[in-house]
Amino acid sequence: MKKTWWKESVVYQIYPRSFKDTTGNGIGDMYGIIEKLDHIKSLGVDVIWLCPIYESPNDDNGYDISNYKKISDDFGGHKAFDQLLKKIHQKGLKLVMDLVANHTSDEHYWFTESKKSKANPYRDYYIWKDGKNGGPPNNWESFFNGSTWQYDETTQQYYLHYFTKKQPDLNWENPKVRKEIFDILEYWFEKGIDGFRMDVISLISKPDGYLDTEFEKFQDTIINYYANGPKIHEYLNEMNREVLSKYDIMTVGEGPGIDLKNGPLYVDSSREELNMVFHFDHMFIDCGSGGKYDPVPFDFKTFKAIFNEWDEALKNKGWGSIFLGNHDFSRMVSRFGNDKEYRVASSKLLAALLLTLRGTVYIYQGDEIGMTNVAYESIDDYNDVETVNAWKAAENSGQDMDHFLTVVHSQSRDNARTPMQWNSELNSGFSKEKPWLKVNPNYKNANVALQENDPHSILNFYRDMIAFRKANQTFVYGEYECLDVKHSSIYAYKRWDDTNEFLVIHNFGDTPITWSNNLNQNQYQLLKSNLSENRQNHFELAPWQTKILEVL
Ligand code: TEU
Repeated sequence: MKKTWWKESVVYQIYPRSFKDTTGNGIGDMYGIIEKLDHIKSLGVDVIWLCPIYESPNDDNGYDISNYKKISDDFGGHKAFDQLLKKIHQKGLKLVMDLVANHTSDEHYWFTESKKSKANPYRDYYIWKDGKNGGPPNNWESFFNGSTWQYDETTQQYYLHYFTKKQPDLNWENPKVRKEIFDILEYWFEKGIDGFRMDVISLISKPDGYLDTEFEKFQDTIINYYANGPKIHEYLNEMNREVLSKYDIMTVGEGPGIDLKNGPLYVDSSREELNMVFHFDHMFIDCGSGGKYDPVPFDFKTFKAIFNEWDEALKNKGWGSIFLGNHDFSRMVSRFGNDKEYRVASSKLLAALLLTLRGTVYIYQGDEIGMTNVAYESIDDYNDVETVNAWKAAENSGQDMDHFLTVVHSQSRDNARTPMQWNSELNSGFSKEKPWLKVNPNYKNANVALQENDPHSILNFYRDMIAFRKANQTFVYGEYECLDVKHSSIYAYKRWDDTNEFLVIHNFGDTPITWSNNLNQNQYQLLKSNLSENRQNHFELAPWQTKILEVL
């Protein structure tokens, strides 16, 4: 296994709108990130990944870009960006940006030209098609509800949009489009950034014959029709050859539909495409038959199996990404932990899980202080386009809306987007003015200032665990084997290499448990635990306790 900096890195993901506002517009900005760089550095992380900060009409909060080479003034524009990049590097950190190349904003110049006429030089930058039987070309549904097709009066054709109608999909078949995207990558690499997270990269190659394909079940569609199109690997290989291979950078491709079968193809280093991918096998674990807004309780054994299978699939080729949350999902402690009586212990347990698995670790802002889901009283308090559209669809289909509000409470992407909780002051120290999204009312119990000097805080546990991982490369590169895979509340595994062997045991439950799996506790020494009280017996675990043992 070849060693590289990005395999050893711990990445900290920032959702800039919600991180820190210094200008008083209620929206986080880059001066705010600069102000908080000491906090980030103090965690011991290596890389910062910034969600999109480019010019955007914000139909999908920056995932609809109207100018890829312009930093949004909301975030401080280029001046702030240049300062931020410089300061990040001065602190020995690296910067990864977000590339949204499956689609642009409908306000991007390419699209405003494209829609002018069928003969416009930019027409083929997008996917235009005649309607059928007085309606759209086919019955495909967008990720955010409704048709993937939007009719445009000027040329009387429809354009394709997998997301909102303000996010038209680019036509990657067109070599000019690929050239434009490669040019954007180069522009940012020349500015000195250290990598890209690539948004829905699994969707850029449109399926063969897709325009004439009708489907019945939406849940099958993403995987069977939209993702991993026939030319995806050709495009990524070309991107690697033309740009990526020329720089010492990291790449992580995001994508619905990336599964155990095709995932390795994206990251097998001999294929020269991407370094890593984010798959969603564990993130969509609670989707019921109606998708994300029809949740079912998650199955713990399946959860473990997903980590086991992915480790196995990538261990000899490619490299994994380890994450439990991001700006698109509910808070990790609310999903996989217990955010009520065991918020602190279970937040720490999840941190210990992230930081002892093989792969590059991604930490989402706020998880380092155990931020939880929010439950706004009214749909009017929600901002996220996915949530708002799901609400409208539920209303139209006659669902019980009181019940649906509880679903929103557990599933909305806004759970992860509430302002960062810095202190117990006004607006959690995020902004002096009204924040763009309401602060989670629990901020007085969970914030950075409160945890800063408490040796037992979640925040200090993160610092400690990151340092621990850095001091023991076995956790980065070492072998992994899950023990007792069928256990219903214990997740235990071995990590080892030629010099060390560790045993990690997590109790994912509200009750104490003794788990020995026929191992002899005298052969182990306790190195770390997320609780200050530790029983003599290494195999006795309190609720939500993690123990990291070394084999003597
Ligand atoms: O997300 C892609 C994606 O798969 C999401 O649509 C996901 O299914 C959903 O958010 C789960 O609730 C990326 C970005 O991370 C997301 O913020 C964007 O809205 C989306 O692409 C479109 O750019």
